[in-house]
Amino acid sequence: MATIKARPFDFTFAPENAALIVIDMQRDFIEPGGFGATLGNDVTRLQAIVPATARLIAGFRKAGLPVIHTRECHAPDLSDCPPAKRTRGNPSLRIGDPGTMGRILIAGEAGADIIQALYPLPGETVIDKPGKGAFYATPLGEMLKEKGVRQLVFAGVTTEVCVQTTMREANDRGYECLLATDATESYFPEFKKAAIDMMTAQGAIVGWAATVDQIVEAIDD
Ligand code: C5J
Repeated sequence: MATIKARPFDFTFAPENAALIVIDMQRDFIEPGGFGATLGNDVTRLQAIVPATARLIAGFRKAGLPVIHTRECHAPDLSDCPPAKRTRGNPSLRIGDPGTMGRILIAGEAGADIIQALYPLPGETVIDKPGKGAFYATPLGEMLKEKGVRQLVFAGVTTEVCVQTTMREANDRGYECLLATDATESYFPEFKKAAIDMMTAQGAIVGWAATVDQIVEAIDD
């Protein structure tokens, strides 16, 4: 057990029961020409968290703790992409349309893959998810139960969309959730701040927040 001076109050970290979930660090969100960029976003904001995210992943790997990666993507026939999702966004480049890195957000296409700098090691779990939350329509919940995980550390993009949705899903399922503030980012700085404020408010109503250094030091304790 280690104590992390987190927001909004100390987080009692039990690494032996913890896993890291790295949300959607995919080329489609982070590299020029991907889904995020086609929606008019500045992807350099997301690129800036790559070194801190790599340090967090390295800390978990060094301690032999589970590292789970997610990818937001859909089946090639789009059977898992509701029209209500597909018909929003950029009308000239929708999910499933051909982009510069293959079909946008489609499993198996180059753009849907995880960026090279954070690439999963052989044996690490990669969850493909059709929704914003990583529990919806995936085996994640069962897998965490099997591993006896009770605490989840979160990193990835974007803070207020897939990270926040997954943290809320996890919180409702009884996990203690800790967000690594410098290993998550949004295309909109004000949304990142608001998401962290909302989740940590009211006595950690969704969870806690701390920096990568704080979390890695606590793993090493
Ligand atoms: C979005 C995500 N923003 N991974 N996906 O569409 O946050």
